[in-house]
Amino acid sequence: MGGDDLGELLAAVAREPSSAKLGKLLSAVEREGPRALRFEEILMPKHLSFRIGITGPPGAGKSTLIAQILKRFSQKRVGVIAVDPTSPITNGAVLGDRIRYTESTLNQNIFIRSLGTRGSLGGLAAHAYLLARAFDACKFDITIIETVGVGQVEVDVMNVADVVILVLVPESGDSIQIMKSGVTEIADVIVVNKSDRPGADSLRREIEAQIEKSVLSISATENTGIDPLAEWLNSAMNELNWREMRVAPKKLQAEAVALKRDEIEAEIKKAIHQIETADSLKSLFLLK
Ligand SMILES: Nc1nc2c(ncn2[C@@H]2O[C@H](COP(=O)(O)OP(=O)(O)OP(=O)(O)O)[C@@H](O)[C@H]2O)c(=O)[nH]1
Ligand SMILES: [Mg+2]
Repeated sequence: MGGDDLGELLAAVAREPSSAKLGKLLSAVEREGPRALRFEEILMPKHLSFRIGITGPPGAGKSTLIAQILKRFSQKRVGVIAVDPTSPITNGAVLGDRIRYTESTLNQNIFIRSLGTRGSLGGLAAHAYLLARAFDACKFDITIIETVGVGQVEVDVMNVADVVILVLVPESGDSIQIMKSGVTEIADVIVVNKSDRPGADSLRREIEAQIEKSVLSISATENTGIDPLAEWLNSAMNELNWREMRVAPKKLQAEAVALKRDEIEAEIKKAIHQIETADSLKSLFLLK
């Protein structure tokens, strides 16, 4: 293991948090999975990083919005976890995200990590949780978690965020269906992005008529409406008692349940794969 040992890396990053060490540390955490929680620094981090969850349908402009938010928090150390269940880590879309983030924000204080599907074995929520804990251990001020879509995995991931922003766009079509999904319930703010395009006002009115949540119209590319959102984030970071809420038993239980669900789902997928590739009657029924 040598220099890639998680314990050593945690100690090294605590001494001097360089990007190279941080990258190795995050890889070690992903490799170890929930076993990483045996280290106190991951299980009970002394420093907590404010977690902003950003979710919404594909192409809604989440990454572009994150780049805008990063500009507003250039004085802070910000870690970004981009969870993309549809594309493997080498996929152009994910790399495209990296480029979009970095071109506007080339800055030592920002660290971006993308999570792909890792073959057929799930575990995205688990990885996101553990990486978020690693960003705590590395004393980041803010951790932004981007997920695509509005399904169970997204709700699970957003569950560990301190605040959640749901990004919708006029052309996201089935907005009624999205509004019925669990993501709407856990969102603190709903953002109507691409308000430079037609239909944004009526979408906003439609949302406001259906749910009592604060709705902000923005354009991430035109850079309009972002300041009020950044101000809201700032005050949530300074005023919300998110540190206490983070360690509330209910929240920790939800995290543990999702980790366990991930682990068991991965086992089921592995067993199904073994069955599908079985070369004897005994191995078909997973007998030794
Ligand atoms: N007109 C307009 N286009 C936008 C706006 N925000 C983002 N876009 C464009 O929408 C496209 C998708 O933007 P992304 O930021 O990659 O969207 P995303 O939600 O991160 O996409 P995925 O991660 O792939 O789901 C890009 O071509 C952006 O330039 C906006 O406010 N107005
Ligand atoms: Mg994106």
